[in-house]
Amino acid sequence: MSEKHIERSYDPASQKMIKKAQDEDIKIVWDRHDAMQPQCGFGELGICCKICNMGPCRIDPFGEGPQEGVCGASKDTIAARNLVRMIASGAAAHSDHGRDIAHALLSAAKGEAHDYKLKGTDKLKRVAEVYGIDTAGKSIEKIGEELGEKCLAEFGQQHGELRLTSLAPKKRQALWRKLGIIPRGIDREIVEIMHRTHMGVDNDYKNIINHGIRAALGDGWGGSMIATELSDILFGSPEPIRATVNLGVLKEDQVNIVVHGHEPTLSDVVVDAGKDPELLALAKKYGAKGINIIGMCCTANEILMRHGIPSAGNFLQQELAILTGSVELMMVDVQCIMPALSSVANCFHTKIVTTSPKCKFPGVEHVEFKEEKALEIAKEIIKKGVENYKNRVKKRVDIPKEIKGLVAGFTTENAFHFLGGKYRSTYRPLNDAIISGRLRGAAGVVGCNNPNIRHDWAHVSMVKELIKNDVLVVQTGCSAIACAKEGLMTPESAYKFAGPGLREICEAVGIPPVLHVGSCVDNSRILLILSEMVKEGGLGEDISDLPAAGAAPEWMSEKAISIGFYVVASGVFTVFGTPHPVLGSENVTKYITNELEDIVGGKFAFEVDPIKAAHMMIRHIDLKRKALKLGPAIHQQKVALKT
Ligand code: SF4
Ligand code: MSK
Repeated sequence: MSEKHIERSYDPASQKMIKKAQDEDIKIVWDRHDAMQPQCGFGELGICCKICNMGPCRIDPFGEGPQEGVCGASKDTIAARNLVRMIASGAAAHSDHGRDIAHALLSAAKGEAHDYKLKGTDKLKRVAEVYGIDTAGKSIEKIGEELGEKCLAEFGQQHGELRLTSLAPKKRQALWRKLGIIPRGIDREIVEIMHRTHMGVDNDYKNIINHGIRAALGDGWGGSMIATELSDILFGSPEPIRATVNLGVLKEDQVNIVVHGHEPTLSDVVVDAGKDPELLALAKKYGAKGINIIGMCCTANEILMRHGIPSAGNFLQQELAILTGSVELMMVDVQCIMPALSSVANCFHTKIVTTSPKCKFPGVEHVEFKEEKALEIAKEIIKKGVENYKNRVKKRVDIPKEIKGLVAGFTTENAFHFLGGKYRSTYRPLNDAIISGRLRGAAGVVGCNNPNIRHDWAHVSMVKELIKNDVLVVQTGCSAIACAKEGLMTPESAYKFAGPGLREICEAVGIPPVLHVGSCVDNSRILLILSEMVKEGGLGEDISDLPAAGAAPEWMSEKAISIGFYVVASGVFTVFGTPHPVLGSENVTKYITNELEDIVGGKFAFEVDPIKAAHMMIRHIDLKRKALKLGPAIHQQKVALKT
């Protein structure tokens, strides 16, 4: 591994662990990525098909070889089918997460899952109202039970509209209805993708993509939104909270237990189990000073937002945490968990424990999580970690010192109350700040890491450029963790990084210029923030009127494709770093990066340079300001005066 290889992360803590992997000849993600070069060009362009056994078929991108599959499928059909199958998988992952949360809520409400209480009672009533549940005179548990049943029913619903779509601006709902893309049932739309893309069904690329959009909307305004809203009900809505992030959160003198994956059902209980006096005594017996529960990826975001539990890092740091030699146990649930974890763990004393029947590893210990015995199972797993402390090889422990503070815990409900002061719960101050030009606009920067882009670099560069230009940024997922590690999520960072208008607002109300709104499913919070801005008035009648843009600069997951489509179909211009795998079809590329805007008000762009991408977003924001007849942002006026 060369120095260049170490430079493939922007984060100094990660660089140290990459160097350690190199020194000890332990293969990690960047080695595997190098070994995979050159990656398949047909796959990258989206023009290979293995949907039926007459194939696999490949379209020659140079136009000299075959231009259709054995069945006659064109490159447009093939690229569109591949793309929407990615939506199906991404939407399925988010929505299955949502289903599990709905199930947990139902079990808790029925008294079957004793370790959970319905903590977010205000939200319970608000969401119940959206679902048409009469709450008068009913106990919290009864309302929870009815809501849990109604949400679960929406997964298999065959007719009608998902209830949470009613939270979108009226104009947007009407557009979706007119286009026939309002989602009927969460699972139904995903299944229909699989049917339409079976050999010999839909071969009109626009028709295929339009249905993909319907399934994506069923994710954003259905499965993901259910996951977020019901998690807030079950575990309590986050409130702004101080925490720490990066590999430096691992402790040299404590048992380190890392929770990794996505679902909060187990991790939330693990936080309590980690305080168990018997387990703490056991840890002491083995010579540890305590039990250090920390998160990784989106599970980290869930418990960071609600409990201030430190985050060890984002997607590309999962192996690196083990490389510190200080992790006794990593428990994983679902999604974004590299199969390579078990081989890296084999080089250390780290125990990996899988907990979901949906995610097992060959040869890795499995302790199945059941809501009915949540605390008992959490303690059982932590105990394994504590007992493993004695196997830690002290001389192999090497924890990078890097650690940063952040404020997390912003939500649709609380994020902008701060702008109006503690007692003024309204989006008016945010809208006024945009109208007056102190804020130029708002942006959501989200998504994963990917070894084909320098780790964290694109997130950090893009977000710095946006806030420098007075664009308020909201973030989720691994992107949020990247910027937290850079120190962009503290109120003080506004002095250093924000433009004058944004800085003024951050100073006045004490918020960071970059707001952490949660995990990947919590992108639904961003949809609701945008809807609230429309509802507040003065910025148009639809999300597509807002001076706002989205981005996923280092995306890798199929979930990111689903998120991208529901955000675009909600009316937001969205820039992805590396392109979707569709460039082999000029028609599909043109449809999603151009023509979609006239249909749904949002479209995609692909731009790998994060600074250029940030300026595409800013240009879009300025165009929207102009269309709303708003003047240039104050910052721009000052710059214009100086020049
Ligand atoms: Fe080839 Fe058509 Fe079968 Fe795809 S569906 S593998 S293009 S024959
Ligand atoms: S964990 S989906 S790598 S953001 Fe949500 Fe991170 Fe992307 Fe997984």
